[in-house]
Amino acid sequence: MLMFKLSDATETKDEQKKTNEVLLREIADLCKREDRKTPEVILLLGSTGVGKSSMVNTIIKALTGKYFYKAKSGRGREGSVTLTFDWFDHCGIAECDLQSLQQEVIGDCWQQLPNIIDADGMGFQDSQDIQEILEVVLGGFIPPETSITHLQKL
Ligand SMILES: Nc1nc2c(ncn2[C@@H]2O[C@H](COP(=O)(O)OP(=O)(O)OP(=O)(O)O)[C@@H](O)[C@H]2O)c(=O)[nH]1
Ligand SMILES: [Mg+2]
Repeated sequence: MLMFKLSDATETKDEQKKTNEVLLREIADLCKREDRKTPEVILLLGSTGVGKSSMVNTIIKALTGKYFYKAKSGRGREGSVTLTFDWFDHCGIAECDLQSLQQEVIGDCWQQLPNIIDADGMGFQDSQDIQEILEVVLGGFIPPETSITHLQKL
């Protein structure tokens, strides 16, 4: 698993910047691997308020170099009964979001970044909806090359 370093008390800001640049370059290399045919789909599931949407915004910040409020975080809707999915193609990034360093490093491969699905309103983990979603995802019933657009139409 590849992760961005968010903070480390022993590192200076410059060192953190350097570490994140190295990780960004590793991500670019992974995006460009010849044996990787289609971008992965990452489904974020979890209880209300655990930080799923915040994580999407953090990923976008780490990949673009700038904070955008794209995933609606901070709602923490206890008892929500409507399950919706927010789709973030290419980790929610558009080319114009990329700052100069990020443009240089992932400007030619950002479209190969994984797609993220943020499940919203999970105040009812034991519902039939969640069970069905887990069954198709964990059971492998969604073939690897299924497009997000196709899934959205289901
Ligand atoms: N301290 C702390 N707060 C966090 C963290 N992640 C999220 N939060 C806060 O927790 C609250 C809820 O976060 P969300 O990202 O909206 O949680 P969610 O899992 O998307 O919630 P739902 O969309 O309701 O399912 C927000 O006010 C965030 O600022 C974290 O890592 N640490
Ligand atoms: Mg959310």
